[in-house]
Amino acid sequence: MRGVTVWFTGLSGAGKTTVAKAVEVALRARGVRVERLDGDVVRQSLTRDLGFSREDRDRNIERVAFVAKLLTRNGVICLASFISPYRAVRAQARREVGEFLEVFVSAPMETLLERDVKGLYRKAMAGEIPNFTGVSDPYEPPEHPDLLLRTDQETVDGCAARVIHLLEQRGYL
Ligand code: GGZ
Ligand code: DAT
Repeated sequence: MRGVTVWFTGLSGAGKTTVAKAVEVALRARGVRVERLDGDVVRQSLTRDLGFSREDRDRNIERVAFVAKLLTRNGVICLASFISPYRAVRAQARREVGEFLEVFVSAPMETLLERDVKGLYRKAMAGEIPNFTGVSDPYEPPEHPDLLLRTDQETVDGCAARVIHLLEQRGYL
């Protein structure tokens, strides 16, 4: 079994966690060894000392890439969902992990503001959260993602099916 890291990048609320969870369920049903790394969870443990400056975001991604590399080389399919707004450190993660697929999870700002599941955009727009990605901090979209998911146009199951199809196409399943 060849391991691989599927790296979900995109703004808060775009759907990275939701799609990664759906992919996890589908892979487990096939008996595949899978592990999920998620910004929210990792930031409460491995990277709880980090904030949201560029330097801290880059460190966050560097540590996660290290863990993803270990999982990947042991034949696990690792699903990593992090905003990871900077191209350079995403490219660094790709180089470190080796077997790496970048999935750009995208939805227009209008949709994100409508969803605002955690009320973070409302707070960020009111200036209550500094350096909030997409509002007061940059996001550099992937130029050549392995897959582009438009979560305002596709269902969760549809998105997950496209990730599974990508894994099949590239010979990981
Ligand atoms: C972006 C922030 C911020 C700021 C707190 N900017 O929707 P969420 O809540 O669950 O996902 C966001 C999460 C981002 O963590 P990541 O580890 O994915 O970020 S990065 O890859 O850039 O290191 C959001 C919450 O943390 N959050 N403050 N200022 N997101
Ligand atoms: P993120 O992990 O990118 O911060 P999330 O998965 O926590 O985002 O939240 C995404 C929200 O959008 C969640 O409430 C489900 C909803 N949603 C609607 N259609 C979706 C789709 N096709 N894919 C993913 N999420 C979708």
